[in-house]
Amino acid sequence: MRPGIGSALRDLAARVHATRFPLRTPDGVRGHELVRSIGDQLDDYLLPRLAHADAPLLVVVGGSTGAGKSTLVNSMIGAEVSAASALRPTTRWPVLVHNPADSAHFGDPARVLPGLRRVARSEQRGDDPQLRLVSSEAVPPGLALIDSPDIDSVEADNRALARQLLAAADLWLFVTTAARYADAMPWELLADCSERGTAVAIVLDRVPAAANREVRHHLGELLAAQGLESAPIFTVPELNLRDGMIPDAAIFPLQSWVLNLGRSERARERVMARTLAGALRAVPPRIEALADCAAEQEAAHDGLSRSVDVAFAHAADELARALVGGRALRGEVLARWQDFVGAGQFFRGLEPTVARLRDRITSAVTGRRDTAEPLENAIAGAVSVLVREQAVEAVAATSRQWQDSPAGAAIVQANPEMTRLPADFDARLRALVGEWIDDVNKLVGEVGQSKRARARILSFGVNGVAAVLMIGVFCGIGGDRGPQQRTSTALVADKLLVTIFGEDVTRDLAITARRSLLTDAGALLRACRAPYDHALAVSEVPARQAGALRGAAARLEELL
Ligand SMILES: Nc1nc2c(ncn2[C@@H]2O[C@H](COP(=O)(O)OP(=O)(O)OP(=O)(O)O)[C@@H](O)[C@H]2O)c(=O)[nH]1
Ligand SMILES: [Mg+2]
Repeated sequence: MRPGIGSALRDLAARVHATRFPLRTPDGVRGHELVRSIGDQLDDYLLPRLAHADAPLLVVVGGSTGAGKSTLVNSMIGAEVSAASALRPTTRWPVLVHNPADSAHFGDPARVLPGLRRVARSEQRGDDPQLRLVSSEAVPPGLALIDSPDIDSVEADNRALARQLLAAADLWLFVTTAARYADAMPWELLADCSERGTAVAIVLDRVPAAANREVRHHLGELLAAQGLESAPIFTVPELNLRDGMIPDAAIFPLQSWVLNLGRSERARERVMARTLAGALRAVPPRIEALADCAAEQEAAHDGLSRSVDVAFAHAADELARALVGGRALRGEVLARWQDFVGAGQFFRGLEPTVARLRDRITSAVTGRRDTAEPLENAIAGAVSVLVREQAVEAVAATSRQWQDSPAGAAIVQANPEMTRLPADFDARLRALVGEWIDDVNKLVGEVGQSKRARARILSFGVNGVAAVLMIGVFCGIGGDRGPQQRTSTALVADKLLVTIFGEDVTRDLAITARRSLLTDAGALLRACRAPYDHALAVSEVPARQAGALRGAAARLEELL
């Protein structure tokens, strides 16, 4: 055995156990199973076996319930070490029979089957996984037999435990009967063993004399198809039991073959080396399969994360565009604006000089301050609609995209509120728009530096001027690409603002007003993605888990 294999395997075991499958991807369940089965084989077989090459050979007697496993073990030992009965299933916790000389080894969970608490045979303690230890001179030193719970139990715990024991075995003695040898479940496990390289021997138990030849032939064919043609087959004929034991003559061939594995160093070595080499060879391809499942998780997480980013970035862009693109200047806003600037008289053949225009605006607006409030309300309504529209669209687009993938669909299904805006959205939006309007008013109130500007602002009223500034923002003044509108509304708002503040200050004010609205609306939009971000955070896949697994597998492969 090359040095370094042990540490490569320990590294691999840590990475396997760290692999997470938080997302419901098509291969997620398979990934979970691989973590469990590769983890079991590393922890329960490969690492202990490599650490203690001279540790006793572990023969696990496994098969369907009622196949006669406990009876076989008792008969080989010549004493009732494990209860056999007509109750199904009978054996709930595995019974490990070993030579007294090996007591210390099997009693130490650090050495073998670390997940199982040790109990003495007579004890009946608790419901947690446990291993009953029986020492017997009938078993030679260097060999131990485990009577396992049934592999196809109705009890899920029995099933899982049986699999764990098989993963720990140096040799699986698969016990089946003439009636049950073709059942699907054992063959899945046999395929697993074949893949993992575990040595297998078959016991065809309780075979009626008449069926012997035919059954053996068919079983041989099935084994060959599974690549297990070298597995020895022992037939135990159906006989009446004597004191619960199979008569000596019937058990003898199997008994002497099994016990000889402890007595003959060569026989023991052969079985152990075969399973160890097979198990090591099987690790890299199994890790590759696990890495594929892990990579699928990473890709799914990235995909979900990207769709949130894209949808919300799009919404923020759209909002910025809509705000300066004149979309707010419709319906109610336009009607109140026309009231405000003088019932449409500006909108007929508007080509006067700046001076004349200024006078007309001044006279039109002066004394009509009360019209500023309806305009402000209309503006608040229009801004709310624009922001809400984008928030709804971003949430809808994200949930649509998530529902298109199995992982995202599972999350949305478990959290249906994700498809809607947050419950406090409208209250927050109302507050946001109100604060923005207040801010713009404050801005206008604070900016009138020159006497002339102050006088103008006073004559229009601060909230009137603030409303014109907001309209200016909607026309694109202060936007990245300058005023985008060539409409009469834009012209009038621009002239009016420039008349009051001058060009530079107008631009600065519009930039400030626009930015603060986009910043606050952006924050509200981001709040709408919080449930998605939260779901992504709790299903975060450890970074590069697939790559790390492949790297560790490649290092092991170099050592093999
Ligand atoms: N006549 C006869 N009866 C047997 C033989 N082997 C087992 N039995 C009976 O079949 C029943 C089941 O045997 P067990 O040894 O408990 O079977 P098991 O495979 O350990 O069953 P589980 O522990 O439930 O998985 C018992 O009543 C045994 O007495 C046999 O070779 N001949
Ligand atoms: Mg049993």
